[in-house]
This record gives sequence, structure tokens and C-alpha cells, in this order.
Amino acid sequence: HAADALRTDLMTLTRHVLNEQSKHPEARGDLTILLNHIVLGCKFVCSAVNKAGLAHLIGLAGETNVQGEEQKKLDVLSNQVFVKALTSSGRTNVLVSEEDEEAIFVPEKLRGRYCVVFDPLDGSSNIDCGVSIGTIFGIYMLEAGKAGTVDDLLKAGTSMVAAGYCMYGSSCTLVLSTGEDVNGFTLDPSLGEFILTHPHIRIPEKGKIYSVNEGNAKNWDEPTTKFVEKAKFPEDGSSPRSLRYIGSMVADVHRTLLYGGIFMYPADKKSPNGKLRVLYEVFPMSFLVEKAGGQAFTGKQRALELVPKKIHERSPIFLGSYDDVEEVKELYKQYG
Ligand code: AHM
Ligand code: MG
Repeated sequence: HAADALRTDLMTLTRHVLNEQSKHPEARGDLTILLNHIVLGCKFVCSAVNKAGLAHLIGLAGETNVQGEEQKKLDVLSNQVFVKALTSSGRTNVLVSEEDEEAIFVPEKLRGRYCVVFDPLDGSSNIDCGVSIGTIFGIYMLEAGKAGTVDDLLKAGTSMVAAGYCMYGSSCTLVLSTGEDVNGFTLDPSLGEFILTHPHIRIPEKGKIYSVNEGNAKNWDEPTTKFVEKAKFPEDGSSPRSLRYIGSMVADVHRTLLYGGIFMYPADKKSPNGKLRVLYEVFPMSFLVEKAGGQAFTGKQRALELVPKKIHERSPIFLGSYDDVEEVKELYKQYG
């Protein structure tokens, strides 16, 4: 019986990644080891987020991050945990974190082949009110023996080998793609293991939800304005779409992957490049959405084909169900 098998034959994240790895006879298990260190970081952050109210971890750390925002203590802590976990894995080379202005170069004796770009705790404005937040990561691979440079990361998102996020919500969920399909794992707190709960995630072809910060509507461009107008006042007699916006990218994208629809952070007159960062927000999420059968578009091109010039570069983003993003593309052709 399938349900019995699920209960007794637990597919942990490590077991799943090892299974995938066995399809590539040349693989030496380095990605599995790296992912185990990322998972350790996620478990730590999950436990810190759950204890935040109790442990007085909430509050300003008195520092400002690269983008000039006030850092919460949890951001600082999460960043430190991830940097240590990634470095000590012995499998990483260059790291880029949202919280660090400069790239981090792993010392030679610990150096490996993988570069990791990550946002250790995204959606930090939601910490104080207990709304879902998350970690986002993307992984690149270098030639063996090479000391990486920043240029190794200023490449199109199509060259990522894996990407994922971990959502600290009503449960702790990690969604991962190592290049083939997309799978979701839920942390079983009693086991301390991520168990495969959402195998082979496929995003519905068409959705009924749009997700955007409408407070910025005054400054939107024409295609974005038209799309949202059509979502509310459909001309073809269909029902209006629902609006869902958490303001936490991981949660908004997670819902989009599971229920379908579109998530957007468009350009506007005040921020012509939108808000979200290419390397560790736009790329990993676009990678996952594409692998799940959806699309990711910047308003000008396929998001994964962007080539960033700076590690903290921003880009507008429209991602989600294939048909919904197709509509946005049409509007950019017409009005863009
Ligand atoms: P952060 O990296 O400072 O947490 O900001 C990123 C977050 C995303 O999670 C979310 O999609 C977006 O900012 C929401 O922005 P806004 O408040 O402008 O709608
Ligand atoms: Mg962020």
C-alpha cells in the first residue's frame, strides 16, 4: 500500500539526492555533501526562527546590509551559519550572500568546485509578525582545481546546476531541483530529517491568482498595468483572478508553484530594475519555475538568460504558470 510505504520507507533528502547522483556515474558525491551542509543551515535557521520570540532574537542588530536596510539579528545569525556551513563543507569556492557586499573566497585548503549564491533569510520585514520567511540558494560548478573569481558568477542563470529554497512557515519545507525535476521535502522535527512530501512538482499551466505589490501601481509601466487590469476586469467573460501577496518571495513563489498563477516584481518609475536581486532571488526561483514547467520573464527576455554585471544586480521578474507568463510576454510585445 502506497501510504504504508511512505510511512515506513522514508525518502529523505539525502537519499533522494544520492539516488539522482547514481544516474551520473562520474559524480563523486560532492553535490550531496554540499547539499547536506545547506540543509544543516536551513535546520538551524528553522529552529532559530521558531524560537525567535522566546529567545529575544528579534530586533535590530544595529547594522545595515548592502542595500542599506536595517538588519535583524536573525539575518546576521543566518548569514553566519550559512557562510560557516558552506565553507566547512570543503566543496565550495566562491560564495555570494545578500548580506555581504563582497563575494567570499573560500581558503585554498577548504576549496571545492561549487559556487553558491544565497539569500540566507529573505522577507525579513515579516520576521516580527511571524509570517513565513525563507532561504534561497543557487549552485554553480567550476572546473576542478580552479580558484574562482567573481566573473565565474556573472554568468547566465542557465548555467546553474541546482537551486532551491527553504520556507520557514507553518511547516519547514525545502524545495530543490538538481537540474531535472523539482521536489519538495518537509522537515519532520521529530526525526530532524527532510522527507520527500511533494515529489515531482509541476506548476499548473494556467492559474487563477496574481501576486504583486499593488501599492506600487502608480509607478508601473503599461504592460504591468494592463495585465493587472485584465486580472480584475476580464474582457472575455471569465472570472476575475484572486490577489495573494505575502511580501515574502519564498512564500509567494511556493504558493505559485503549488497552486499556479503569477508572481511579479515589475520595474517601476522609481525602481527601473525592480527590487529583487538577480543572482540569489531571480535566478534560483526562475530555475525552479522552469523545471516545474512554468516560465520566468524579465519584461525583456527569459530571466535565466540574463547575464548580470554585478553580484547584487536587480531585475524585474514575472514568473509562474506557463500561460500566465505568456500573457505578460504578449503585453510587452504590444505595449512594451
Ligand atoms: P529582502 O531581501 O530585504 O527581504 O526583500 C525581498 C523581499 C521579497 O521576499 C519580497 O518578494 C519583496 O521583498 C517584497 O517587497 P515589497 O515589500 O516592496 O513588496
Ligand atoms: Mg532578499
